[in-house]
Amino acid sequence: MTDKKKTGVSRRGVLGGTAVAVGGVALVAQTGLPSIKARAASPSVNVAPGDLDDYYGFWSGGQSGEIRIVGVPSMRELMRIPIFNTCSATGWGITNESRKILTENMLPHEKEFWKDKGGVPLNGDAHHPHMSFTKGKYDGRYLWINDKANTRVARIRCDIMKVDKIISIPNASDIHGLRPQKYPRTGYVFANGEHRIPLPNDGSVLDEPEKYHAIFSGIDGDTMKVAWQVIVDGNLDNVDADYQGKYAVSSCYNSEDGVTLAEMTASEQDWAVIFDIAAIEAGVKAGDFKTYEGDVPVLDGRKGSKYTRYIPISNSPHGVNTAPDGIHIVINGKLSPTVTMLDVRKFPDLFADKIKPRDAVVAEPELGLGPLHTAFDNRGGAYTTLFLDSQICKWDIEKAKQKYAGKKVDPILQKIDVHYQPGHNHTSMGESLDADGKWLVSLNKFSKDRYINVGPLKPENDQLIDISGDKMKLVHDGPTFAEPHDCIMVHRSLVNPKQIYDRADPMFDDLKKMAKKDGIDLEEDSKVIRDGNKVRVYMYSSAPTFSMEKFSVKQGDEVTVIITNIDDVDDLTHGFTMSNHGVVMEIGPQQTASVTFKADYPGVHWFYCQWFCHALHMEMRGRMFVEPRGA
Ligand code: K7E
Ligand code: CUA
Repeated sequence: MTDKKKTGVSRRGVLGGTAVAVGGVALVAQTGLPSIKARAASPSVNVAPGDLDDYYGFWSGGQSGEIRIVGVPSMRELMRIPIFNTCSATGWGITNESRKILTENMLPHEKEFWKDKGGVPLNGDAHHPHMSFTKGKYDGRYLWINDKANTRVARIRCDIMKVDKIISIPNASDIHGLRPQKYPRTGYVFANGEHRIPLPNDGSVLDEPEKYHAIFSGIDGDTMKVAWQVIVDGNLDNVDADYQGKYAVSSCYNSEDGVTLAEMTASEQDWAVIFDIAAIEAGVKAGDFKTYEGDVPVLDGRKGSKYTRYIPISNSPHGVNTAPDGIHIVINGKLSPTVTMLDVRKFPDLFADKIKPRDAVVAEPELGLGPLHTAFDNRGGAYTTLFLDSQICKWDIEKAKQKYAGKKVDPILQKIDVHYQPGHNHTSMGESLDADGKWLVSLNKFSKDRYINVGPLKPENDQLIDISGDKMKLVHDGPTFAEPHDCIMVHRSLVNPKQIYDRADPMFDDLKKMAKKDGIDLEEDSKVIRDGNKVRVYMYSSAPTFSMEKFSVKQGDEVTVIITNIDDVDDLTHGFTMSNHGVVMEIGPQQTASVTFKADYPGVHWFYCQWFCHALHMEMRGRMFVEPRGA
C-alpha cells in the first residue's frame, strides 16, 4: 500500500486538521461550498481539547527573530519567546530589563553605531535553537539561538522561557550555524561566523576578498563569554558536535574564496572542517593566538593548522548532523545529490596524520536533489530533506556504509512527498542519545496551495510525519509565519517551567537594589520618588487594580515606572501600557518589571493593563498627570 492510501493524505486539497476531517466535510456539504476531499482521521496525532502534548517543540522564528514553543504532536503554537525582535505584547525591547539584556554585551563599535538609532538593533534572523546537554542528553537548563542578521547569540532560561543573555560575537560577520557541546555537558556553544570579512574590519581592507576570513567561535555557555575563536578557510555554514566532547564539525563552502555566487560555487569540492577542541584549548594556553576586537584569543585554523582538518566534500555542503549512535556525522550535499557520512572514531588518526582526510568518510549515499539536513531515529534510520525534490528520504545508516564498502545494497528505504521544498527536519529527541524515533517534522519553505490564499505572502508549512512504524506517514500540516529554519522536540518530562516567578530570582536584583536605595518595599509601597528630573514611580498590581490610581510628573521628566505583580496565582499576568508613549510591559505573577520614558506631553495620560486578568480587567487603569513646563 502506498502512503497515500494508508493515511488518506493526497498531495493536494488536504486541510491542515487531523481528526476533525469527517465533521469538517459534513459542515462543508451543508453550506454548499466546494467540498474538501475527505481524509481518514489519524489517531496518532489526535491530541484532544484539554489533552497535553508529549513534546515541547522549540521552533526558530527565522527573520521574525523569535522562538516559538509548539506542542508536538498537536502542532499547536503555545507561546512565543521574543529575542531579537520587539514584542508589543510583552514589552521585550521596551522594558528596562529587556533593554539591559539586549545592550549589556554589545561591542564598543556597536554601542557607538547604535547610540543615535535607538540603542540596539530590534531585528534579528534566528535560525538554530538548541538545548543544553549533559552527557549527550537534554538537561532542560537553557536554549541557545543565533542571530544571523546582527551577529549575536542569545540564551533562554527554560525555567521561565525568557532570554537572560544576548552577546555580540566579535571579529565575525553573521552567526549562522550554532550547536551546543553534547558531552560531558554544555559547555561550549559553537557558533559559525558565516560571511568572510577582513580582520580587523576597520576599513583598511575593502575589495580584497583574498584578505577576508570566516571565524568559528567557542562560547562558554555558562558565562556567555566567547572563550576563543578560530580563523578558517572558506565560509562556515552549519555545525554539530560529537558525543565525545572532543570535536566540532562545520560545513564549509566557498573554498574558492570568492565573493559572487559564480565564484563561490565554481569548484566541485568544498569541505567539512573538523575542530579539535583540546588542541584549541592547548593553543590558547600556549599563547598561540592574536587578539582583535573584544580581547578574544583568535587562533589560526586555516589549512595546515594543527587545530583543524579539512575533509573534501562535494560542492557547497550545508547541514551537519550527528547521529544518536554517537559515531556518525552526516554532511548534507546541497548542490550534490549525496550526503557524506564521517566516522568520529577516525578523527584522532586524522589529526595524527595517520590517515588521509577522505579516509574519515564511511558512506556517501546518493539520495536525491538538494539534500539540506538529516534527522535520525533510534533504529539506525536517517531522514534527509531533499529541497529540490520536495521530499524526505529515509535511508539506512548501515546499508549506506555497506554500499560505500562495495556491496550491492540500496540504502534508500522510502521517500515521501512534503509540501513544499523542505529545509530543516527534526525527529523527536533526535539530536540526543534519547532519540525515540516517533515523530519527524519537516519545515517546508513554501505552502503554495495548501491553505486558503492570504495574499502574495504565504505562510510556510511545517508537516508532521509519523516515523514510529516502518513507513513514514504524513499526518499534519501546520502553517507558520516567517521562517522556522530549525526546531527541536524535547520530551515534556525534561522541561519544567515555573508557574509563577520566584521573588528570590536574581533577575530582580537590580530592581531590588534600586528600591532599597529609595526606601521602597516593592510588594507593599506605592510612592513617587523624585531625584532631580528623574522620577521613579513604584506601585504594585493586584487584579483588577494598580495600587496607584494617579501620579504626577513634570514635563521633561525621565519617568521610570516600577510595578510588582503581587498576585501569586498561575496565569495571572498583568501589564502596563502608558498610552501615547510607546510604553508597554508584561508583569507576570510575582514579577517586578520596569520601563523608562520621557514625559514630554503635558496633560492627562491613562495607563492601563493590557493582559486580560479579571472580569474588571478593562477597568484596571490609572492616570498620569504631566504638568506643563514652567507651571
Ligand atoms: Cu538550512 Cu540557516 Cu539551518 Cu535554514 S539553515 S534551512
Ligand atoms: Cu491586570 Cu488586566
